[in-house]
Amino acid sequence: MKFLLLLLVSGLCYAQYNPNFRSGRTTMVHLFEWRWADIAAECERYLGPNGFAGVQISPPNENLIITSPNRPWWERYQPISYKLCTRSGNEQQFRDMVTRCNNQGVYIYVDAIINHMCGAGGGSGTRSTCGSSYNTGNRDFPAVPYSRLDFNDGKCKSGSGDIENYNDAYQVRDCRLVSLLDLALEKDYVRGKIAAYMNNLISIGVAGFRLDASKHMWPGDINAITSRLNNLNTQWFPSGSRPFIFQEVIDLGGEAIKASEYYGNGRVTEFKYGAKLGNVIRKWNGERMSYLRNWGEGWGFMPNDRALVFVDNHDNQRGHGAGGASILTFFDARLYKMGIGFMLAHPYGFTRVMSSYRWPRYFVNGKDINDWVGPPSYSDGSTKPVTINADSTCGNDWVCEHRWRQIKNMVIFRNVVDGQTLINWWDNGGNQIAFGRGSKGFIVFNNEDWNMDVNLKTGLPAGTYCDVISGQKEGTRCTGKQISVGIDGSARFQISNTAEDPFVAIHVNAKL
Ligand code: AAO
Repeated sequence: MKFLLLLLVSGLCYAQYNPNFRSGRTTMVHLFEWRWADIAAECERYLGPNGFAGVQISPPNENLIITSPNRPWWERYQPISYKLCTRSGNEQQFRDMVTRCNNQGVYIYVDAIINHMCGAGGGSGTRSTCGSSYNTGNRDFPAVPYSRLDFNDGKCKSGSGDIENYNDAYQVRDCRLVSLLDLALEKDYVRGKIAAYMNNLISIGVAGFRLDASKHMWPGDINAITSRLNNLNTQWFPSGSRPFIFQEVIDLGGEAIKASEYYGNGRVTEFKYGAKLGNVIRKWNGERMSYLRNWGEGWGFMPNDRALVFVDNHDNQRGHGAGGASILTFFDARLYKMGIGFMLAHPYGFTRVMSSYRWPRYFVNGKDINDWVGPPSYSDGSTKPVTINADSTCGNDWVCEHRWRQIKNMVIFRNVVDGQTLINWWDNGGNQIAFGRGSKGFIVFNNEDWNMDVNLKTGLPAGTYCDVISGQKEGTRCTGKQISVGIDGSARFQISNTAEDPFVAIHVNAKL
């Protein structure tokens, strides 16, 4: 009876928590602002061979060009139409990327901007990435088409028409987020246009969507749209596969809108994860790594099977969105690698790693005045390609955190230990911790200001293992530290507090 009820309920609503990853793969990477041609090449030359599961891409639909040639990255969050041309490439390049990545088993997740169109002050003209016309004063987007009838102007009850109070759920959902023209998602016509856009992407072969600004949409409106989505393209996915949905909802607590309201639609971004982990690794507010013993739901996070987790994202790495100063980024490389290492070793949530570009961060009164700076670009404003150096790092100011040996090897670690429970937790009561994942992998951190020398039970089969942080297994040799696990499964770990990376990770695929 209970089961029948469940079937009935789930038949009415559509939700997809499973990312459709190829089996044995676990982690997606956000290739922020990358060109489609570079992503296609990266899938073939790096992501596929190294076991990455998917790529979150920047919004592929036409957007307003705010200023040129100094184009802010955030122009892409101001849609003009659902045509597929942006600074990342045109429709043909988009299709080529999806095909080539899918053929590598690396699936594409689209950042879908469906809450709004461009800012109210956008003006009129054709200064858009495919040259479509718009008139924000008249709420006119003829390339969709949307008109005055398709926006929430009448519904919003704030004085300015913008969101003024995050404690008022109606304002947050019916008014304009930072003046972005708010679509009337309760309208069948609007839902139809959005579903058609997303279904076009599904037919091209994408595997799912990040729903931008989900907090600013009513959960029921989101469900009405996702329920209209087609199954995934059977050229790459089993028939009946549904698009993966993860919703961007910032819920650090203390506001009218809760992340839990969105669980019925799919996964939700867990913003507490990076904010709290940053405090722990930085040892701020009296936090210690030993407190991570009950990391996950024990820390007040959302249920494991609803969470999409990350250390930083494209907003909070530059002070947008939420999280604050504790957020770890590539700017704090040593701490960042520890944070990512911990995230990828720990079983909680679906993991996403960030891949960024460098910008001239410059703080004035605590705010980075260069937080707008767009991707590496030429003087005409076009995005520079991602070049690859001889040592496999990236050129042209692309950071490529996902190519850092420690991070890439931890993505592989997560694949190897997938499905294994967390066991053999150990800590010193302070900032030295260790834990295993079944009999497949073990990780040890020394975030104290002194050396570590301990014998720990790893749960791994006896043998000599190659530490995948200080090096990696190449053929039959190990380029890093070697750890020998005895017949009783225990091993000695010596980690200097001044090591380049004060942590060690071993797994059964890096056994010598
Ligand atoms: C740009 C200009 C604006 C201009 C606008 C229109 O910067 O001045 O008015 O164009 O012309 C991105 C950029 C924006 C940019 C926009 C459009 O970040 O700067 O605006 O493109 O080009 C909220 C939303 C969340 C959103 C986040 C940035 O809830 O959805 O703001 N993220 C997504 C994207 C993001 C994008 C958009 C949405 C828009 O990832 O890249 O914007 O498509 C509180 C609330 C949060 C709220 C933040 C920031 O957070 O809880 O929901 O996020 O405020 O307003 C503590 C609190 C924490 C609080 C935080 C900040 O940490 O605990 O809850 O402080 O106050």
